[in-house]
Amino acid sequence: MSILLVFNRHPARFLAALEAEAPKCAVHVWPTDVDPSAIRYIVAWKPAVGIIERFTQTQVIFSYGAGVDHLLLDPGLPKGVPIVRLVEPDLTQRMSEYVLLHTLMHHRRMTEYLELQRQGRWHEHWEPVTQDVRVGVMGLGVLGRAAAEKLRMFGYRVAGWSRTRRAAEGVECYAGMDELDAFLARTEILIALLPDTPATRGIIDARLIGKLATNPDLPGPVLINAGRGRLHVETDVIEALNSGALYAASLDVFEAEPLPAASPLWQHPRVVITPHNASNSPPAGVARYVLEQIARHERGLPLANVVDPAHGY
Ligand code: NDP
Ligand code: OXD
Repeated sequence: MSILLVFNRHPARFLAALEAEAPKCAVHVWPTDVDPSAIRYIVAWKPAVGIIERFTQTQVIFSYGAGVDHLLLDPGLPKGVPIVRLVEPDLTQRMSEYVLLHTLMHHRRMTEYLELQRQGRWHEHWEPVTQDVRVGVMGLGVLGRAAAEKLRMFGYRVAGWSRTRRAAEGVECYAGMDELDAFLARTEILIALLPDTPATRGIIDARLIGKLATNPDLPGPVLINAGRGRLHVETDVIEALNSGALYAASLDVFEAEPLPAASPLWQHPRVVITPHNASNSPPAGVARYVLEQIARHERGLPLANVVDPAHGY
């Protein structure tokens, strides 16, 4: 069994993890002069366009992350070869941590307290009780459902929005464009955990932000985007923050990454920026996941978490 790793930088930790889990497996790292017809499986993260198509005997392409937009950008991706996305417990846990951390941060007005601290000022802000704060999660997939569950357990009033109808205990579920406005009208803290697809790109724009609700005990709505940068229109988010249409934001993902030094988001007092690390893929967990899926595939069993190219996720 031959596996090829095609990453945008050397995947040293993942290579070590794969070799530890499967010492007999032949693992090659791109660039390599291995005979292309020997490769059966590819694990990729942001591969340059045109590499994957050279390996014509590939049976499965694995995304090193939950998102697959980085793969689907390549027009030469072989048709009919399944793409498997990452579903891994530690990745899910970390994303829930990020969502809870940043929801609490804005609900408890921490960006304002940090500013007061810098000024050496002692001043108390009014903060709503958790049970009165309405959080809405866009994307009720693996990560969105887990985050919604943690928020609910913490006491927030939680809703979720997805493409198809979903059900989650204690979560008000909305589906499709027809129900988007109703979802937004009851959402004070908006969490974006959607994939980047033609249907979701630019969905968080000035119009959408204008439809969010404001908690009476907070200065305005909050945006937390840990999905993909292309979900939000950056100029609209900046304008909304400046006008007060948005009170605050936590952004882990951006239209251009790294976020350019000139972006006003860096300096905005109500914005928390993280470098696309809301949830990093754990090398050992990914190695086990990939090897388990390969073992299933080689026994003739169906692969799990296969991407639907028609929907782009
Ligand atoms: P899933 O595929 O499990 O879930 C995607 C969710 O988005 C589903 O609920 C789906 O609806 C919904 N959705 C997709 N398209 C639409 C649409 N047009 N309208 C409404 N809802 C839509 O993905 P995950 O939960 O595993 O991951 C979500 C995203 O998080 C990834 O694609 C990735 O971009 C991002 N991510 C970011 C990380 C970071 O560190 N910042 C780390 C990991 C992931 P339905 O349920 O009906 O299918
Ligand atoms: C992912 C990511 O998609 O880290 O897993 O962005």
